[in-house]
Amino acid sequence: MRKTTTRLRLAGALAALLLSAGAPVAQADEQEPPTLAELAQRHGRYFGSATDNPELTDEPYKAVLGTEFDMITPGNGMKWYATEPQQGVFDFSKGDEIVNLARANHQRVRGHTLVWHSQLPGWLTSRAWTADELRAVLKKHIQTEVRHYKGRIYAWDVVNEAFNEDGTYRETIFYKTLGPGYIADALRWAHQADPKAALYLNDYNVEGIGPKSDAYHQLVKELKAQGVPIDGFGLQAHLALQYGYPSTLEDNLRRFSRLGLDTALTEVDVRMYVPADEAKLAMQAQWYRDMTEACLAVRRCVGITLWDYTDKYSWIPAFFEGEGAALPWDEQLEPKPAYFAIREALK
Ligand code: 9MR
Repeated sequence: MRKTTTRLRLAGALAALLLSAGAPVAQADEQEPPTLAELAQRHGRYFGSATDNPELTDEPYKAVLGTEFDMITPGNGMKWYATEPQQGVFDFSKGDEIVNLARANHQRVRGHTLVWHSQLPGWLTSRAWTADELRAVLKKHIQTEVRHYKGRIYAWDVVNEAFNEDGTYRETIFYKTLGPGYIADALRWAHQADPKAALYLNDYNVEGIGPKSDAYHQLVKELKAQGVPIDGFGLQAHLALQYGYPSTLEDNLRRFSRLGLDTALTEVDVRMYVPADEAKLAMQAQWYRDMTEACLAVRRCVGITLWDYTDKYSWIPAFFEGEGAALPWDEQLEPKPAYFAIREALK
């Protein structure tokens, strides 16, 4: 009581002093609009962005990355080609750079990704492996990486993009050599290495209910029944205006919640044919709003991550000819209608 009074008196005296000196007292602070992260936190959610090492020399870019978001995903720095460039030789420098930056900014990190058919090192893809050999290689890779980041990763995308569009298993090196059991093994190994990290399966084109998301639903049921550690399902949400909005997103999120899983939108972008125009940007804004509202409507949808936040560093133009403008900030780091739509949805 006494302490509080003293402190209040002190604060009052300080304010009076500053006022008399003509300094604006705390006003700048009060007028600062809340960030996406702060708005999301009011709903018990996070709002994140991916980032990539080469971009981290761009100071204006870094300023927004460091303030607007509370969850960071390395876009490439934790992938197998980056972390184990030679067999048994590990390099965590890229991932470390991003984890250290995130920690300095009081942000959490989603680890991406331990098992994926793409961006694998040459030593792994250029020879044949027996099942026993590959199992040992996979276990060592997962456990070395997860142990390295132990306690510093909120959630791991343990297996990425395991299914085809029709819901059959993708014929990856892991599936072909080890069979479907590689997924349960990967989850168990990751759990051993960091029991506190949330473990996710993650994929694209699984936002709506359909054969591919059905396959995950079925797999998760089986994994749960077998006692395999699985905590979440990541829906990448790489959407494109020309393909239509996945109107069953909310129902889909809900059915995974009912299996006892967290869900998250993990790599969100909404691409369009460029040049962008007012109508396309308005539709894009509506989709961002709808996705945000869908996540907020489902209790166990824990957060949303943009696949980087600015068109300046989007992966889209390099992968889809004639498409782009997919993110809520433009190439000049100016917020687009989508940014304001997300804010409104979070308010
Ligand atoms: O953003 C990543 C880009 O820089 C890489 O060139 C690309 C290579 O495939 O991977 C991108 O990220 C992918 C993510 O890891 C998994 N889901 C699809 C993303 C876009 O391709």
